[in-house]
Amino acid sequence: MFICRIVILTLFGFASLVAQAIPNNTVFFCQHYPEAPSCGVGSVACQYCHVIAPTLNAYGADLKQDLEQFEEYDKTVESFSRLLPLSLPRIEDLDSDQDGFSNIMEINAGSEPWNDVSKPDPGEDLVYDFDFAFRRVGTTYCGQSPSYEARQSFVLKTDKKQELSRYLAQCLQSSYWRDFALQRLADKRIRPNLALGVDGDPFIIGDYNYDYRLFRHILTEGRDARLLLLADFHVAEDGSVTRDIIPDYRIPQKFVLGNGQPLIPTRRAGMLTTQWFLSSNIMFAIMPRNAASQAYRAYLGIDIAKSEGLFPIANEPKDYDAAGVKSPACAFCHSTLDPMSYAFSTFEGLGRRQGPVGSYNPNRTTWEGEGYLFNQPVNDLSDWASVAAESDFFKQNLAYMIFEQAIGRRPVTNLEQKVWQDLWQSAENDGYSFDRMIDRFVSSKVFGGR
Ligand code: HEC
Ligand code: HEC
Ligand SMILES: [Ca+2]
Ligand SMILES: [Ca+2]
Repeated sequence: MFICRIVILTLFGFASLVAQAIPNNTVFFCQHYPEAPSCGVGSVACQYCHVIAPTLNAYGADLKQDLEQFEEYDKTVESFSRLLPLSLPRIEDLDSDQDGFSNIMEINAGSEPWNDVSKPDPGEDLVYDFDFAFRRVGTTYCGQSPSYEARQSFVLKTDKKQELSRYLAQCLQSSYWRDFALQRLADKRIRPNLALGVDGDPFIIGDYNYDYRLFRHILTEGRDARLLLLADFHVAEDGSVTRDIIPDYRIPQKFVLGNGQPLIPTRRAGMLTTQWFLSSNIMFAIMPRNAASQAYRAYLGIDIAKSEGLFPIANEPKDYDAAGVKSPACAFCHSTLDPMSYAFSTFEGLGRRQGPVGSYNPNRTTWEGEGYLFNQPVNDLSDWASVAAESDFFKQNLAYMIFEQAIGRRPVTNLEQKVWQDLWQSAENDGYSFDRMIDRFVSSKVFGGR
């Protein structure tokens, strides 16, 4: 019963969104301003023009007022598509939020033209302050400020950059970082649910402690973060790495659907194929759209529900499960999402199945090999994971994780955008090591500038 409720809520959520929405505006805006920092993923959020849709913010209100000067404006997708390119330039010189910066200055700088607290930042005028950075490393990565003595001794060091790196390395070994900060980063990717996890009652659909251990293992000790999508191993409770199949085990009085790691190693794709990821995201779906969309959101940093990262494929969606996604309003997203989902369709969810939850069953569907990711054909999930792990999106997401953990949000200002860009573009040089990337970030003016 509880699971049906989740499914119905999800369906209901989307139906209501789609019935009224004009999600296309998020993309039209970026087609007009492809270089705008806020258009990094090819679309902006609804919040660019709305407080909560359909209520408009100050910028959206100015846009609406301009659109209404056209007689043919009728709020259809077609009229937005035709009229936005005419209206957008005409409100560029307005200062919708009255913060002293025109809309176009804010669009170009990546600040928010609807929010008078967000302004183009002074950027290069900042000066890197080692003492400030030293304290910030403490609070951000050790969970506490360095002691007075430690600060005094830091001030006397000649090579402050090296000393700062040394302190950071120490913090990245701390239990604060490993047992708390990294767990919080993992939460929204793993999406734990106590009621269904290893201590679930009465149903147990997966043990996400495996997920947390794997996540932490890969993002520490300088390991290659691409293992998030490529690992063919699990991390046992004692911290040891194993490629073994870990069978589910019975627990008296409980309905154990899964609490091991039954998938064969050759089909493993890191965080995407743990039993918990597969069971909690596939549930009873024959077409595992949620699994594909969560993989995209969690490890590539792009959210199709927000119209991000759309790479539509011709003649898709095929709509193999007759969900009604072929209509244009649905195909807008599902021509990307469904082909992304095919590779997940040969993994057992909770419904009728031939093997354990999360195991591989090549006969579950016949369309496994018809999938695409980023316009590239992918034969199976291993293929999917390799394409994903080598993508710029994957690097960008690592940089987002570091940024969000330290700053509390994604980069907005010009300087932040630049630092974020440098960070992800250096991922390969840094061997995809989360630790090394953090060290690079700490030496930036976003972290240590004042
Ligand atoms: C580039 C600006 C912009 C973005 C981004 C944007 N909208 Fe809008 N939206 C508008 C404008 C302008 C209107 C027109 C309001 C009017 O004329 O009453 C509008 C109208 C709407 C309406 C009301 C339609 C109606 O018939 O009254 C809804 C619902 C809506 N948007 C949803 C969304 C959603 C959901 C998103 C994100 C997926 C989004 N919008 C993104 C600018 C935008
Ligand atoms: C803005 C993009 C977007 C649009 C438009 C959209 N969807 Fe979806 N849909 C998604 C995403 C993303 C998911 C996966 C769930 C998630 O990640 O939130 C999804 C999931 C689904 C699912 C699977 C739900 C489940 O729990 O298994 C169905 C069915 C579905 N959509 C039907 C539709 C239909 C029908 C329409 C048109 C009326 C539509 N969608 C329009 C993005 C969209
Ligand atoms: Ca302004
Ligand atoms: Ca502003």
